[in-house]
Amino acid sequence: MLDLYIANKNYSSWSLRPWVLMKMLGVAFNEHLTAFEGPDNFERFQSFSPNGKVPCLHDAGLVVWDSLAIIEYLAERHEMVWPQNVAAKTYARSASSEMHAGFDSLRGQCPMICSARFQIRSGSAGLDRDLRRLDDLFSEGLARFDGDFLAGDNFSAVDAFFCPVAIRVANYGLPLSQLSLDYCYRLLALEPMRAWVSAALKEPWLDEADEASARIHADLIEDQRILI
Ligand SMILES: N[C@@H](CCC(=O)N[C@@H](CS)C(=O)NCC(=O)O)C(=O)O
Repeated sequence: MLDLYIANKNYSSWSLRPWVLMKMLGVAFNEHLTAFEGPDNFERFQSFSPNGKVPCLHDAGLVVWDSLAIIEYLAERHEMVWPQNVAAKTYARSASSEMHAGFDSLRGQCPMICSARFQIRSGSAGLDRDLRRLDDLFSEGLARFDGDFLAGDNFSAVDAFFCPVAIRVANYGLPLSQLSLDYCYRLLALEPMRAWVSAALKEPWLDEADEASARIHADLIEDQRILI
């Protein structure tokens, strides 16, 4: 059985990627959630993840860290992780790598916070550029492979890479073309995405750093946290 180590569903965008992919593909795994707790995350996370970060996957004595490495590990065992068609697979791998290594302004200025809705107060040239690039990337995949998902009719790793973006688009009201918005809302409607967000809203932890980063460029308009 696979063991996936993740952090808070409310904040951990990197954790969401392999988690949603495995749920969508029906790959069974045990989930281990360790909450962010301020400055000592590194030491605590290092007890299960060599780089002190999440996500991390354990499989029968093997340890795989970093979301992209986890997805490639899964791809060697499950044929639906990447599309079969070579052109779709090439696009999917390139777009996933671009997300993994880029979109710095979008990730930095709009941290994923499932429980909060914001209004952007002050954009930036970097954020505008990231949003234009996102629109181009989504339009290309949806047009070329003519499906509900970026690389065709099936949900694949490239969609998993953009699931946290869909949460940001909805929660910060980010301006994208209607085609891209419809795609983001299709992702948000998937059952595993609803389950992730619903669990996130019930989490008791507050991550001060992400909350503060979000407020540099945006005003909070709604806190949807369910305090129980
Ligand atoms: N490139 C890594 C990024 C992993 C990463 O930065 N994870 C964050 C959580 S979303 C983390 O563990 N941060 C540790 C901390 O905040 O102390 C990946 O793709 O997995």
